[in-house]
Amino acid sequence: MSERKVRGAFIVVEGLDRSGKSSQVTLLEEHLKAEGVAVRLVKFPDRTTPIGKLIDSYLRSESEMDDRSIHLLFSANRWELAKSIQDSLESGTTVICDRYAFSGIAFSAAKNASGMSYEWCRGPDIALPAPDITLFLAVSPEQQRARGGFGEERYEKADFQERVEHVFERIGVEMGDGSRWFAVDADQRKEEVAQELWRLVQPLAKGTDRPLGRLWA
Ligand code: NYM
Ligand code: MG
Repeated sequence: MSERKVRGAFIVVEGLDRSGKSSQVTLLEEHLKAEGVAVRLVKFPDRTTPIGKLIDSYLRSESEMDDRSIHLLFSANRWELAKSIQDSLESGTTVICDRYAFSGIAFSAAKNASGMSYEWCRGPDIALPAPDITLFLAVSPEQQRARGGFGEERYEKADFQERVEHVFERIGVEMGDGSRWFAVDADQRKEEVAQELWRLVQPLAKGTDRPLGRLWA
């Protein structure tokens, strides 16, 4: 019997703005490191690359862009890192991704712009490396408000976030049972959310011998 090689786990954390995602990603990273796991943190959009700089300027409303163009740039920003994510995983490093293709679909499809159906929005991200687990932080509009409301960036409006939430729900359902998509109640206290995330991640902490999948391919 041939032994399959263990690789790092690919963990994606998704959520609306003000869902506590950034804090949870940091806590998860610290927890994994404390367990002696090699971890790499990736954040999308990665605003440091040339494509990321265009995205950053759009999000700050310093530039305008066609809805399709910006959608494709968000996806291109993932593709430019796809190979290096795969390399990290294969070298045994666990990758935690703060937002991924699911944000790409949810925020763009929520615009309800003509010619930008859910399927169209999903297209450019087909065949990206698939996460081994996706943790969706579900926050209520009340909690978003209680956490001091939104910042200045594009998309940070209550009614828009509600539409984004609906697309995320659809993605979770359509990903199916084998996708390891978990919605976690992000209205709970920070420590409780962290505990729940850890329970879900722990089985993957030492890596996995599952071949790396491809999104929707
Ligand atoms: N966003 C993020 C998209 O619209 N499409 C994408 O593909 C990704 C990855 O960017 N409001 C949006 C969601 C957020 C914004 O992300 C910036 P963050 O995590 O708030 O910095
Ligand atoms: Mg944000």
